[in-house]
Amino acid sequence: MSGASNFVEGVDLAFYVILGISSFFLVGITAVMIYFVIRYRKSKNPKADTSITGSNKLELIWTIIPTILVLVMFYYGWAGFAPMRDVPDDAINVKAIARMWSWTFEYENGKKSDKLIVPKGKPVKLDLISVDVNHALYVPAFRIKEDVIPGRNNYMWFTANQFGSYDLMCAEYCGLRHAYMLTTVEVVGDDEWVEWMKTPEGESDLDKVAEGFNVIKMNGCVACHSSDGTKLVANSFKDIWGTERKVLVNGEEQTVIIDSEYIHESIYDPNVKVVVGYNPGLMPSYKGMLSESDVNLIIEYIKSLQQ
Ligand SMILES: [Cu+2]
Repeated sequence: MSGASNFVEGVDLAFYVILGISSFFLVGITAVMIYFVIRYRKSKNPKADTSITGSNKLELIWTIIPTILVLVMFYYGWAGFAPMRDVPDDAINVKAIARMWSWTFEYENGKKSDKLIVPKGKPVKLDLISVDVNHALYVPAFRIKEDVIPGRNNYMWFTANQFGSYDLMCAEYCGLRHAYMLTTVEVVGDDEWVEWMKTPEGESDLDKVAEGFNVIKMNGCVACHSSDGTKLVANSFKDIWGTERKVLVNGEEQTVIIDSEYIHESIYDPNVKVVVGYNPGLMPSYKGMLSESDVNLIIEYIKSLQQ
C-alpha cells in the first residue's frame, strides 16, 4: 500500500477525481465564455436574436450529465470516507486529550505522552476527548481530521504504513495559542513500541481535570488566570504547581510553595498572601461559593498544566 496511512489512497483518489472534473469545467466554461464574447459581440450583432426557443433535449442533457458527475464525485468521496468510521476490532486504543493549548495521549496501560507514539502496520483507534473547548485532530500526511468536542465521544482510526515522524495539529481555532497545539505522530517498529509501553505512568485523572476546568470556567477564574503562561491581571495556572513564589504578608516578603494548602488559602482568603508583583484586593473570596471538593478539582486542573 502506498502512502503514510491506509487512508491516503482513497482520500487522494477522491481529491484528484473532484479536482479533475472541476478543472475540466473551469477551463471548458472559460474557453466557451471567451469564444461567445468574441463571436457574438455587439459590433457584429447589433440586433439580439429573439428566435431562440426551448429544447427538451438540451434540458435533459444538462440535467443528466451533471447529475452523473456529482454522483461520481459522491461515490469516490464516500468510498474514501466510509472506512474511516469502521474501526477494526483489533485496534489499539489511545485517548487523545485536547486542551487549551496542548495534546496528551493516554495509552491502554495508563502511560501518557505529548507525542503520539504508534507501531507501524497496526490499526490505532483514537478516542477524542476535549477538557475545554472545540478542537480538531489533524494529521495531514495520514489524510485524517476529526473534531474534538467537549462532552461528545468522537473517534478516529488509522494504520500507519511507513516509519517516520508526522505533524499532528489542531485544526479548529481554539483561542489565542491555537497554533501551539502542534506535535507529532511517531511511527516506530513493533519491538520499539512494546519496549516504550513497558514504562507505565500514573492512572487517569482525566475526569477530575475536566471537572476542574469546568469549575474555573463557571466561576469566572479564567478572566484573570490564564492556562498557558500568559500574564493577565493575575498569575497564570501553568507550571506553577510545586514551585516557589515570593508573597507579601502584611507588607513583609515571605516564600511559599504552591501546594494544596496555599491554593486553598488563596481561594478562600485571596488577599492574605499575594504574590509579589500583583495587586492585592482584586480577587474576591470564594468562601461559600466553592466547596472543598471544588477546590480539589481546581488543584487537579492546575497539576495537569505542569509540563
Ligand atoms: Cu485546539
